[in-house]
Amino acid sequence: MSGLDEANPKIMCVSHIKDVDGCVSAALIKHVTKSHFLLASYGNLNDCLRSIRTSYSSVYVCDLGINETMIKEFERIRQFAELIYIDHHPIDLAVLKAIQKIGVKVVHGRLDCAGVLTYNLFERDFPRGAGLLAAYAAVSDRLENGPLAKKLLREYDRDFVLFETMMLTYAIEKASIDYKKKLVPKLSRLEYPHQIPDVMKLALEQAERVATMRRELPERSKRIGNLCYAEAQGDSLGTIANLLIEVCGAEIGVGYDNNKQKQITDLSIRGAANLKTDLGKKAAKLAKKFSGTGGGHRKSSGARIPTSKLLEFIRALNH
Ligand SMILES: [Mn+2]
Repeated sequence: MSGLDEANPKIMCVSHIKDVDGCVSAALIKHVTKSHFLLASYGNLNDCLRSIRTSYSSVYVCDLGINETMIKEFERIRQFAELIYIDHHPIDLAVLKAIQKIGVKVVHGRLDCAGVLTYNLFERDFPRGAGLLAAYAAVSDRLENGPLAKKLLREYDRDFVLFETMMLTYAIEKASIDYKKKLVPKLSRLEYPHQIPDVMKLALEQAERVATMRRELPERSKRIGNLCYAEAQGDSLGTIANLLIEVCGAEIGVGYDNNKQKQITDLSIRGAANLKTDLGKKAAKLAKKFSGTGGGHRKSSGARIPTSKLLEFIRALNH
Protein backbone atom coordinates (compact mmCIF):
# COMPACT_ATOMS: atom_id res chain seq x y z
CA MET A 1 0.00 0.00 0.00
CA SER A 2 2.89 2.40 -0.46
CA GLY A 3 2.93 5.55 -2.57
CA LEU A 4 6.12 5.70 -4.55
CA ASP A 5 6.43 8.96 -6.44
CA GLU A 6 9.79 10.70 -5.89
CA ALA A 7 9.85 9.48 -2.32
CA ASN A 8 12.72 9.71 0.12
CA PRO A 9 13.74 6.09 0.67
CA LYS A 10 14.60 6.74 4.32
CA ILE A 11 11.31 8.22 5.52
CA MET A 12 8.06 6.36 6.08
CA CYS A 13 4.66 7.57 7.25
CA VAL A 14 1.97 5.19 8.49
CA SER A 15 -1.41 6.90 8.66
CA HIS A 16 -5.07 6.03 9.07
CA ILE A 17 -6.75 4.90 5.86
CA LYS A 18 -10.27 5.48 7.06
CA ASP A 19 -10.93 9.16 6.73
CA VAL A 20 -9.90 12.67 5.68
CA ASP A 21 -7.82 13.22 8.82
CA GLY A 22 -5.70 10.13 8.17
CA CYS A 23 -5.22 10.84 4.44
CA VAL A 24 -4.47 14.53 5.09
CA SER A 25 -1.92 13.68 7.78
CA ALA A 26 -0.13 11.36 5.34
CA ALA A 27 -0.30 14.03 2.61
CA LEU A 28 1.14 16.73 4.90
CA ILE A 29 4.01 14.51 6.07
CA LYS A 30 4.68 13.56 2.45
CA HIS A 31 4.66 17.21 1.41
CA VAL A 32 7.30 18.19 3.95
CA THR A 33 9.49 15.09 4.08
CA LYS A 34 8.81 13.39 0.69
CA SER A 35 8.12 10.26 2.71
CA HIS A 36 6.82 6.95 1.51
CA PHE A 37 3.48 6.18 3.08
CA LEU A 38 1.39 3.24 4.18
CA LEU A 39 -2.33 3.57 4.85
CA ALA A 40 -3.36 1.36 7.75
CA SER A 41 -6.54 0.39 9.51
CA TYR A 42 -6.70 -0.96 13.05
CA GLY A 43 -7.06 -4.41 11.55
CA ASN A 44 -3.66 -4.34 9.84
CA LEU A 45 -1.71 -1.69 11.78
CA ASN A 46 0.63 -4.19 13.39
CA ASP A 47 1.26 -5.86 10.02
CA CYS A 48 2.06 -2.45 8.51
CA LEU A 49 4.48 -1.62 11.34
CA ARG A 50 6.11 -5.04 10.97
CA SER A 51 6.69 -4.37 7.26
CA ILE A 52 8.88 -1.31 7.97
CA ARG A 53 12.44 -2.32 7.13
CA THR A 54 15.66 -1.21 8.79
CA SER A 55 16.54 0.99 5.79
CA TYR A 56 14.26 3.73 7.15
CA SER A 57 15.71 6.38 9.43
CA SER A 58 12.48 8.29 10.23
CA VAL A 59 9.04 6.83 10.78
CA TYR A 60 5.86 8.82 11.39
CA VAL A 61 2.67 7.24 12.74
CA CYS A 62 -0.42 9.46 12.40
CA ASP A 63 -4.09 9.43 13.39
CA LEU A 64 -3.96 5.89 14.74
CA GLY A 65 -4.82 5.20 18.38
CA ILE A 66 -2.37 2.75 19.87
CA ASN A 67 -2.54 0.24 22.69
CA GLU A 68 -0.12 -2.13 24.41
CA THR A 69 -0.12 -4.55 21.46
CA MET A 70 1.77 -2.03 19.29
CA ILE A 71 4.59 -1.28 21.75
CA LYS A 72 6.64 -4.24 20.55
CA GLU A 73 6.78 -2.94 16.96
CA PHE A 74 7.50 0.60 18.18
CA GLU A 75 10.46 -0.85 20.11
CA ARG A 76 11.72 -2.69 17.03
CA ILE A 77 11.48 0.44 14.85
CA ARG A 78 13.24 2.53 17.49
CA GLN A 79 16.32 0.31 17.14
CA PHE A 80 17.02 1.78 13.69
CA ALA A 81 14.88 4.92 13.26
CA GLU A 82 13.47 7.95 14.98
CA LEU A 83 9.76 7.51 15.54
CA ILE A 84 7.30 10.39 15.65
CA TYR A 85 3.79 9.59 16.85
CA ILE A 86 1.13 12.21 16.01
CA ASP A 87 -2.37 11.51 17.25
CA HIS A 88 -5.48 12.67 19.08
CA HIS A 89 -7.15 9.43 20.19
CA PRO A 90 -7.27 8.67 23.91
CA ILE A 91 -4.09 6.90 24.98
CA ASP A 92 -3.52 4.76 28.03
CA LEU A 93 -1.05 6.46 30.38
CA ALA A 94 1.02 3.28 30.74
CA VAL A 95 1.28 2.98 26.93
CA LEU A 96 2.26 6.65 26.63
CA LYS A 97 4.98 6.25 29.26
CA ALA A 98 6.25 3.06 27.65
CA ILE A 99 6.72 4.66 24.21
CA GLN A 100 8.23 7.84 25.64
CA LYS A 101 10.70 5.71 27.56
CA ILE A 102 12.01 4.18 24.33
CA GLY A 103 12.44 7.65 22.82
CA VAL A 104 9.33 7.98 20.65
CA LYS A 105 8.58 11.64 19.99
CA VAL A 106 4.92 12.03 20.95
CA VAL A 107 2.77 14.84 19.54
CA HIS A 108 -0.57 14.24 21.18
CA GLY A 109 -3.58 16.46 21.77
CA ARG A 110 -7.14 15.50 22.53
CA LEU A 111 -8.76 18.68 21.20
CA ASP A 112 -7.28 18.93 17.70
CA CYS A 113 -7.24 16.32 14.94
CA ALA A 114 -4.06 14.64 13.69
CA GLY A 115 -4.00 16.72 10.49
CA VAL A 116 -3.99 19.97 12.45
CA LEU A 117 -1.37 18.65 14.90
CA THR A 118 0.81 17.64 11.94
CA TYR A 119 0.37 21.01 10.26
CA ASN A 120 1.23 22.78 13.49
CA LEU A 121 4.38 20.70 13.94
CA PHE A 122 5.82 21.80 10.57
CA GLU A 123 3.98 25.09 10.12
CA ARG A 124 7.05 27.08 9.05
CA ASP A 125 7.82 24.61 6.28
CA PHE A 126 4.40 24.69 4.65
CA PRO A 127 3.10 27.02 1.95
CA ARG A 128 -0.27 28.63 2.60
CA GLY A 129 -2.21 25.99 0.68
CA ALA A 130 -1.18 23.27 3.12
CA GLY A 131 -3.21 24.92 5.87
CA LEU A 132 -6.29 24.24 3.79
CA LEU A 133 -5.59 20.51 3.99
CA ALA A 134 -5.41 20.71 7.78
CA ALA A 135 -8.67 22.68 7.74
CA TYR A 136 -10.39 19.86 5.81
CA ALA A 137 -9.16 17.39 8.42
CA ALA A 138 -10.48 19.50 11.30
CA VAL A 139 -13.93 19.95 9.78
CA SER A 140 -14.20 16.33 8.69
CA ASP A 141 -13.16 15.07 12.15
CA ARG A 142 -15.65 17.52 13.74
CA LEU A 143 -12.84 19.21 15.63
CA GLU A 144 -13.07 22.67 14.13
CA ASN A 145 -13.36 24.08 17.66
CA GLY A 146 -9.98 22.73 18.71
CA PRO A 147 -7.62 25.47 19.94
CA LEU A 148 -5.30 25.16 16.92
CA ALA A 149 -8.09 24.47 14.41
CA LYS A 150 -10.09 27.51 15.47
CA LYS A 151 -7.15 29.80 14.74
CA LEU A 152 -6.37 28.05 11.47
CA LEU A 153 -9.93 28.09 10.15
CA ARG A 154 -10.21 31.84 10.64
CA GLU A 155 -7.57 32.25 7.93
CA TYR A 156 -9.51 30.57 5.15
CA ASP A 157 -12.77 31.21 3.36
CA ARG A 158 -15.38 29.15 5.16
CA ASP A 159 -17.52 28.24 2.15
CA PHE A 160 -14.57 26.92 0.17
CA VAL A 161 -13.28 24.92 3.16
CA LEU A 162 -16.70 23.36 3.78
CA PHE A 163 -17.28 22.56 0.11
CA GLU A 164 -13.90 20.93 -0.41
CA THR A 165 -14.10 19.10 2.93
CA MET A 166 -17.45 17.52 2.19
CA MET A 167 -16.46 16.47 -1.34
CA LEU A 168 -13.34 14.86 0.07
CA THR A 169 -15.14 13.28 3.03
CA TYR A 170 -17.80 11.64 0.88
CA ALA A 171 -15.30 10.62 -1.81
CA ILE A 172 -13.05 8.93 0.77
CA GLU A 173 -16.00 7.06 2.25
CA LYS A 174 -16.81 5.66 -1.16
CA ALA A 175 -13.22 5.18 -2.43
CA SER A 176 -11.30 1.91 -2.71
CA ILE A 177 -7.94 1.38 -1.01
CA ASP A 178 -6.19 1.75 -4.39
CA TYR A 179 -7.92 5.06 -5.02
CA LYS A 180 -6.81 6.42 -1.64
CA LYS A 181 -3.21 5.43 -2.39
CA LYS A 182 -3.37 7.65 -5.47
CA LEU A 183 -5.26 10.39 -3.68
CA VAL A 184 -2.65 11.03 -0.95
CA PRO A 185 0.17 12.11 -3.34
CA LYS A 186 -2.29 14.41 -5.14
CA LEU A 187 -3.32 16.01 -1.85
CA SER A 188 0.35 16.31 -0.90
CA ARG A 189 0.85 18.38 -4.07
CA LEU A 190 -1.91 20.64 -2.69
CA GLU A 191 -4.41 19.90 -5.45
CA TYR A 192 -7.93 20.98 -4.55
CA PRO A 193 -10.14 17.96 -3.88
CA HIS A 194 -12.80 18.97 -6.43
CA GLN A 195 -10.11 19.11 -9.15
CA ILE A 196 -8.75 15.64 -8.41
CA PRO A 197 -10.13 13.14 -10.94
CA ASP A 198 -13.16 11.20 -9.69
CA VAL A 199 -13.48 12.98 -6.32
CA MET A 200 -16.73 14.65 -7.40
CA LYS A 201 -18.03 11.43 -8.97
CA LEU A 202 -17.30 9.38 -5.86
CA ALA A 203 -18.77 12.05 -3.59
CA LEU A 204 -22.02 12.05 -5.58
CA GLU A 205 -22.17 8.25 -5.47
CA GLN A 206 -21.71 8.39 -1.72
CA ALA A 207 -24.47 11.02 -1.39
CA GLU A 208 -26.77 8.62 -3.24
CA ARG A 209 -25.74 5.78 -0.91
CA VAL A 210 -26.58 7.95 2.08
CA ALA A 211 -29.97 8.77 0.55
CA THR A 212 -30.62 5.04 0.09
CA MET A 213 -29.53 4.21 3.64
CA ARG A 214 -31.77 6.94 5.05
CA ARG A 215 -34.67 5.22 3.34
CA GLU A 216 -33.71 1.64 4.19
CA LEU A 217 -32.16 1.78 7.66
CA PRO A 218 -35.41 2.18 9.63
CA GLU A 219 -36.53 -1.17 8.19
CA ARG A 220 -33.34 -3.18 8.19
CA SER A 221 -31.95 -2.05 11.57
CA LYS A 222 -32.68 -3.74 14.88
CA ARG A 223 -33.42 -2.09 18.19
CA ILE A 224 -32.66 -2.95 21.80
CA GLY A 225 -33.90 -0.22 24.12
CA ASN A 226 -32.47 3.09 22.94
CA LEU A 227 -29.80 1.42 20.85
CA CYS A 228 -30.19 0.68 17.13
CA TYR A 229 -27.79 -1.50 15.18
CA ALA A 230 -27.43 -2.54 11.56
CA GLU A 231 -25.05 -4.62 9.48
CA ALA A 232 -22.96 -2.81 6.88
CA GLN A 233 -23.48 -3.59 3.23
CA GLY A 234 -20.12 -2.28 2.10
CA ASP A 235 -20.70 1.14 3.69
CA SER A 236 -18.65 2.93 6.32
CA LEU A 237 -19.62 1.70 9.77
CA GLY A 238 -19.39 5.19 11.22
CA THR A 239 -21.81 6.56 8.62
CA ILE A 240 -24.34 3.86 9.43
CA ALA A 241 -24.00 4.43 13.17
CA ASN A 242 -24.54 8.19 12.75
CA LEU A 243 -27.51 7.72 10.44
CA LEU A 244 -29.17 5.28 12.86
CA ILE A 245 -29.21 7.98 15.52
CA GLU A 246 -30.97 10.35 13.18
CA VAL A 247 -33.34 8.21 11.11
CA CYS A 248 -34.27 5.78 13.90
CA GLY A 249 -34.19 8.27 16.76
CA ALA A 250 -31.69 6.11 18.68
CA GLU A 251 -29.46 7.33 21.53
CA ILE A 252 -26.73 4.92 20.46
CA GLY A 253 -26.16 3.82 16.86
CA VAL A 254 -24.03 0.79 16.01
CA GLY A 255 -22.87 -0.21 12.54
CA TYR A 256 -21.15 -3.59 12.30
CA ASP A 257 -19.43 -5.82 9.81
CA ASN A 258 -18.74 -9.54 10.18
CA ASN A 259 -15.57 -11.05 8.79
CA LYS A 260 -16.97 -14.52 8.11
CA GLN A 261 -13.59 -16.13 7.49
CA LYS A 262 -12.01 -14.92 10.72
CA GLN A 263 -15.26 -14.92 12.72
CA ILE A 264 -14.46 -11.39 13.83
CA THR A 265 -16.87 -8.45 13.97
CA ASP A 266 -15.93 -4.76 13.70
CA LEU A 267 -18.26 -2.19 15.21
CA SER A 268 -18.57 1.58 15.05
CA ILE A 269 -20.51 3.10 17.92
CA ARG A 270 -21.92 6.65 17.91
CA GLY A 271 -23.86 8.58 20.56
CA ALA A 272 -26.62 11.17 20.24
CA ALA A 273 -25.84 14.72 21.35
CA ASN A 274 -27.67 14.23 24.68
CA LEU A 275 -26.00 10.91 25.57
CA LYS A 276 -24.12 11.04 28.88
CA THR A 277 -22.28 7.70 28.70
CA ASP A 278 -18.61 7.81 27.59
CA LEU A 279 -18.73 5.41 24.63
CA GLY A 280 -14.94 5.26 24.30
CA LYS A 281 -14.49 3.99 27.84
CA LYS A 282 -17.49 1.69 27.53
CA ALA A 283 -16.28 0.16 24.24
CA ALA A 284 -12.82 -0.46 25.73
CA LYS A 285 -14.24 -2.11 28.86
CA LEU A 286 -16.80 -4.30 27.11
CA ALA A 287 -14.49 -5.32 24.28
CA LYS A 288 -11.95 -6.51 26.83
CA LYS A 289 -14.65 -8.47 28.64
CA PHE A 290 -15.61 -10.21 25.37
CA SER A 291 -12.00 -10.99 24.34
CA GLY A 292 -11.72 -8.14 21.84
CA THR A 293 -10.26 -4.65 21.61
CA GLY A 294 -12.01 -1.30 21.61
CA GLY A 295 -11.85 2.37 22.49
CA GLY A 296 -12.27 5.86 21.11
CA HIS A 297 -13.91 9.15 21.98
CA ARG A 298 -16.92 10.00 24.18
CA LYS A 299 -19.47 10.00 21.36
CA SER A 300 -17.57 8.05 18.75
CA SER A 301 -15.91 4.72 19.45
CA GLY A 302 -15.27 1.34 17.93
CA ALA A 303 -14.51 -2.24 18.77
CA ARG A 304 -13.41 -5.54 17.28
CA ILE A 305 -14.80 -8.66 18.94
CA PRO A 306 -15.39 -12.35 18.16
CA THR A 307 -18.55 -12.60 16.04
CA SER A 308 -20.06 -15.08 18.53
CA LYS A 309 -20.12 -12.30 21.15
CA LEU A 310 -21.88 -9.68 19.02
CA LEU A 311 -25.34 -9.89 20.59
CA GLU A 312 -23.99 -10.06 24.13
CA PHE A 313 -21.81 -7.03 23.42
CA ILE A 314 -24.72 -5.02 22.04
CA ARG A 315 -26.97 -5.96 24.96
CA ALA A 316 -24.28 -4.94 27.45
CA LEU A 317 -23.74 -1.67 25.56
CA ASN A 318 -27.43 -0.84 25.93
CA HIS A 319 -27.24 -1.33 29.69
MN1 LIG B 1 -8.62 11.70 13.33
